[in-house]
Parts: sequence; structure tokens; C-alpha cells
Amino acid sequence: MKTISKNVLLAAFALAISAAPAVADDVKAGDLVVSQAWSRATPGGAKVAGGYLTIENKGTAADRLVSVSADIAGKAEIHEMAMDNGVMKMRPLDKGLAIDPGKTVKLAPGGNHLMLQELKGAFKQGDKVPVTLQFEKAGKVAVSLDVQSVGAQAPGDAGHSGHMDMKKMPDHSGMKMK
Ligand SMILES: [Cu+2]
Repeated sequence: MKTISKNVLLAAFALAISAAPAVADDVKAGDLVVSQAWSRATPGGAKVAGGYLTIENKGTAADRLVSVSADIAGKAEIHEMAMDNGVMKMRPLDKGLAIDPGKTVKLAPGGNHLMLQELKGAFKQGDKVPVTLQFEKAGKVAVSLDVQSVGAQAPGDAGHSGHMDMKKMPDHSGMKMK
């Protein structure tokens, strides 16, 4: 089988990588389903990180995400983005986030997000960061954030570094291409 070119192998390798990023399993709690929980690697010394996830309410009653906590964060809040004198700023949602029945609420970059602050350690791509969500009705729900690359815009997104640049993937050093 010497006809398989290096390019084919590279393409297969890239495919394997783009399919590989682990996306958190769905977590069910009562009528709620929490999925796609993720975060980003923290660049050198950063003490804050965003947390993003999707919450679906399959029930007929409203629920509310009231707070969030994480062992790795000295402080954790639920934030929204809002215009303040023409500048987009984030601020804590003191009353939490309503999860209306039949609705899917997505926390994503540029919108509502979890804000983990006073981090006690760095987030590295591939890490799973345990956080606890506190809902009004569904109670405490443990999820883990799958840490993506620094520039990721979505779970499973390799960001701007590109899939094919082997030098930027020290995590895959065990896979040697010759
Ligand atoms: Cu924030």
C-alpha cells in the first residue's frame, strides 16, 4: 500500500482532528438539557475565562439559571452583553437567566456567557473544566466545559491557527508524520 501519498495521509489526519474535538455530552436535569458546554484556552496569565453552553427547556414550566460556581474560579457570574454609551460591555445578570419552556437558550461569544474569574490555574486546550450550574427548579447541575483553542468561536472550532499546521499542535506530538 505504498500508493497512499503523504497528502492523502495529511488530509485524513486533518479530518480525524476536526472530527476529534470532544464536545461535552448532554446533561439532563429534570426538563432541562444542557449541551455543548465549552470554554477557551486562557492565554498566558489570564485570570478570567468565558463559559458557553446551550440550555434547552423541554418542559412546560419556566426555569431560571440563577448562579454558577467552579472550583477553579474564585468568582463566577452569569454575564450579558449590553450597550453602554455606544460601547458593548458585559455586566452580571443579577437575577440570572430565564429559561422559558420550549425554548433553547444559547450562551455564546458576543452574547450571554458564564464568567469565570480569579482563576487558580490556566485552561489548556483539551481540558475539561467542571462547573456547577444552579437552576431555580432543576437545582444543581454539574457540567464540564471542553476547552477549545484560544480563538475558537464554537465548540470543535480549531480557531485561527488552522488544522494543518502541525507545529502549532504540540498536543499531537505523539502522532509522527514522516
Ligand atoms: Cu463576562
